[in-house]
Amino acid sequence: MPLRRARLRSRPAAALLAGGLLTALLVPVAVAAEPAAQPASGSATAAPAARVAPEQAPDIPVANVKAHLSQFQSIAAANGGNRAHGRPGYRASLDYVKGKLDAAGFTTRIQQFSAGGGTGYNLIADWPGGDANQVLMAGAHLDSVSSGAGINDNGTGSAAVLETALAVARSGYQPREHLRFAWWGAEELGLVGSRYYVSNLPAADRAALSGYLNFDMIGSPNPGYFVYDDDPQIEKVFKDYYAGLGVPTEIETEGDGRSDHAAFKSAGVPVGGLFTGASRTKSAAQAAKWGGTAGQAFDRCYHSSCDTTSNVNDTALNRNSDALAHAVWTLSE
Ligand code: DTR
Ligand code: ZN
Ligand code: ZN
Repeated sequence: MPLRRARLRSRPAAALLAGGLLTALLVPVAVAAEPAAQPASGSATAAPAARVAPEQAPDIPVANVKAHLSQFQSIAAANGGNRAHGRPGYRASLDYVKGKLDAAGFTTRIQQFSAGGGTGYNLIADWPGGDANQVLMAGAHLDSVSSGAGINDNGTGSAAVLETALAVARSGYQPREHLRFAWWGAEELGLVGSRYYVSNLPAADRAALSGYLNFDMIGSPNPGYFVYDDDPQIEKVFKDYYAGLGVPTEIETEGDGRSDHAAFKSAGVPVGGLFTGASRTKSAAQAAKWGGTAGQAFDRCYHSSCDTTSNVNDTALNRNSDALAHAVWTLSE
């Protein structure tokens, strides 16, 4: 299903704006439509309603994203040290996210499933409005491994998706496409929650999905900037955004099939996403372009108890949160 795309090419300034090059210079303005031809009678008709330029995504305050991470850390500390599937820390994490979304006006629902002898939960949040036949989704797995709080993996993706959803509500954004956000359970058991969601989605609802954007580990302490290369048009949105920042990106090669976009891709839905790296080692060439430490893992605390709020690179989290919002706005307007 071709992902309906915003016509970024008709708004070159907006592309630069999205890249931050013109942020200080441009303010979104109403762009008047072509004036209608005057009727033969000479009586003037009312001027056509001004066509307002598509909105640009707002900045996502990284402090807000980090506040969600602090909540996830506290939840883990209060629940046996983790937020893993089947443990109280997972459901407490879900209840926190749901509470924020309910207060912001989202329509939320919890999808329950069984896995590994425990009960799992997905959280689905719909932003009212938009074309029900063109649904753009953004998601992240909310569960951690049992060895720790799972702040980079995947509190970062969960918090950035949450804060982007809250930014949609704050701005009152009403895109042409319908927006749906999701937090998956039991990803660490084998992508269980997202697979359960896709396999139980009625065919018509699956066909309505214009795309799925996945965010799993987007704040690694020794970060790389990796873009999924599954759908070329989604990939271009992310790559153009980073090009506008002057930040080089690489194609994500570690994760084909290793995160929650896999089920959507298998169902024929265009997918994309961002990743800052896990246990693979950053090369000297990568350190030269991205900074950080060559010869060291992108995330030395991957699946370890040290994956805490101290295990996050704020610059990477900030950039990826803004790139997430940019993609949601761009692909749904
Ligand atoms: N499966 C993820 C970690 C992971 C490993 N490679 C990739 C590539 C893209 C996204 C995620 C990942 C996890 O452990 O949750
Ligand atoms: Zn993991
Ligand atoms: Zn993960």
